[in-house]
Parts: sequence; C-alpha cells; structure tokens
Amino acid sequence: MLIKRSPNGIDLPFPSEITPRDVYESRRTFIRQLAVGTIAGGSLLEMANREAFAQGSSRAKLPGKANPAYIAHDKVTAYKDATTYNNFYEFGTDKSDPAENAHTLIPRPWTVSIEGEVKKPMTLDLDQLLKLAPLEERIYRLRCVEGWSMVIPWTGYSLSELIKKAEPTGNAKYVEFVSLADRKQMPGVGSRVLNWPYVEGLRMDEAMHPLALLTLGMYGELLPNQNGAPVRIVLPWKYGFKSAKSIVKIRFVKEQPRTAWNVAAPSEYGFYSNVNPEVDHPRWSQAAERRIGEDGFLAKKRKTLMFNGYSDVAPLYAGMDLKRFF
Ligand SMILES: Nc1nc2c(c(=O)[nH]1)N[C@H]1C(S)=C(S)[C@@H](COP(=O)(O)O)O[C@H]1N2
Ligand SMILES: [Mo]
Repeated sequence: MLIKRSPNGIDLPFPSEITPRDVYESRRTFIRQLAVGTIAGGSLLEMANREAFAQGSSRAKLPGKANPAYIAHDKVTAYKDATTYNNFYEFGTDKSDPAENAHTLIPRPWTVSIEGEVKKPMTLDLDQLLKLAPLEERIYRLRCVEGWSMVIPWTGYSLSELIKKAEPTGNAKYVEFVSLADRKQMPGVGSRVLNWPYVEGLRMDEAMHPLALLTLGMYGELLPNQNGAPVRIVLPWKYGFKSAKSIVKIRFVKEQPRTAWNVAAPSEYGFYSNVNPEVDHPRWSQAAERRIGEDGFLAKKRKTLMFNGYSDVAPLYAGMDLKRFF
C-alpha cells in the first residue's frame, strides 16, 4: 500500500517481494486442532491466561468448532509465514515490522465499546466477547490489495451475532471499526503514513453478512499481537486492509465512514474494496496474486477470483457499478 518513493518520485517495487523460504506445513497438527471443537463453560480467557502465563508465553489455545460452510480447501498457510509477514502500520511499514515490534501491545485487559445508533450501547471486555457466541473455526483466504494472499484458520463468530445484541436503530446505515492508536504501545503511530486511528467500515448489510467474522484467534490460539490481538474483523471477500486489527470501538453511524486508506488515497482505495480482478489498482493489475509460501523458484501466480471466490456476497452488490464503487 505504501509504495516507497525514490527521491525523483518514481515508484520503486514493493519491499514485499521477499517471502520467508523456510516454510513448513503443519496440516496434520491443524486437523487435530479442528477435532478439538469448542470449550464449554467457564471463563475461556481465564483458562487461556492460566495456560499461557504458566508457560511464560502469550500463546494460548483458542479452538473453535469447525464450520463446514466456511472451509477453504486451499492449503493452509504456514503459521510462521502468517505471523511474520504482516501489514500493521501501527508497528511499522515493513512486512517484518509487526512481528518484531508488536510485543509492546498489551492485549489484556481490553475493552471494545459498541456505540452510536444502537438501542443497547455497551462496553465488552475480552471475556464477554469470547462468550458472546459459540466460537467457530473458519478457514478463509485473505487477499491483500498489494497482490499476495494467505489461507488462515481463524477463530471467531459472525459479526452479526454482536450486532444483533446491540440492536441498531433504523438510522444505522454503516458500521465503523476503530483500531487502537496508542503511541506508547504502537511505535508506528508516531509516523504520518496514515491518519490515526486506523478506521475501517462496512455498509450495514455487509456487516450482517454471515461471512463477516469477528475474530479472536487463529491457528487454534488467541490472536498474536501482529495479527491484531485481541480482536479484529476478517472480511474475506474484500482486500485485506478492510479487516481492521486490534479494535477498540465499533460505531453504528448514518453516513459512510471516512476510512483510513480511503482518506489517504481516495483514487486508489475505495470504500468498498471488494476483491475484483477486473478493476485494477491505478498503479498495478489485480488479475493475479502470489500465495504466500508458494512463491519462490517456480513463482507461479494464481488468478484472483471475483470477491476472492466468495460469490455468496454477490447479492449485496446487485445493481451496483463495481467499477465506480471500487
Ligand atoms: N489497524 C490496522 N489494521 C490492519 C492493517 C493496519 O495497518 N492497521 N493492515 C491491513 C492490511 S493492509 C492487511 S493485508 C491485513 C493483514 O492481516 P494479517 O497481517 O493478519 O495477515 O490487516 C489489515 N488490518
Ligand atoms: Mo493489505
């Protein structure tokens, strides 16, 4: 997204063409994790904390019940790649920055405030979020606007579950997601690459679509900091930047939210930003993508699919000119 400019103003290629070569596949382990299913009762967070803290680690189990309706059959991206090749500008603009810097993020305790055009505004802590609906495991492809993609097993539940609890009023036409912007925890927030906080948004019907995932974990564990701990959104039919990380506020509003990338470069990053191989970014084609972990020597690219292959969402955009509303 941020294309480094040479002194004469000519765009340089992405620093992102490098991929860790030391990729390993842990499909067996993963299938075992799928079989674990949900945890019943008790404080999930307490359990997770106890285990993680006992191990002196921030990693704690967070399994979900596999939802067969949302399983991508693609090979799952190696955990190592998904946690070391990230975009999270609050921690720096290089792909390796979030993994290196995000240890300063404090994901617990954490609260998310639900506000704006709702009958039941509320502030939820992590434990309440974890218990709000049964946790599912869903394997989603995530396609970054820069031209690469990953396949990640997420733990969470449909965002619609939370929205229903908040009871939006008739004035709620859009939902806005606001990420944490704390200089003390996030070194990148001192930079001016974006207007902080990072803000994203959806139209109400998009937010209610069952694919939109309120996400608390990945690979059967709590979210690592660099992937947006402790709570983020994942919208697999949209470019990755729509999937805001480390969310502290969900606001229901009348007007289309002013989202961070749209404000930064409106001609390049539209509000909708549905994955669309037919609408190129002004500076590059969107027809194909590199699957992280598959590139390297043979460098085979995959064709990018309309809505990233999630054609279920097509009715949301019936009658819309998707070239205009990119
Ligand atoms: N708050 C915040 N959320 C963010 C970003 C960011 O810089 N800040 N980057 C986005 C982009 S561009 C992508 S591709 C995805 C990457 O998610 P991942 O690192 O978990 O793969 O997060 C998105 N969410
Ligand atoms: Mo992205």
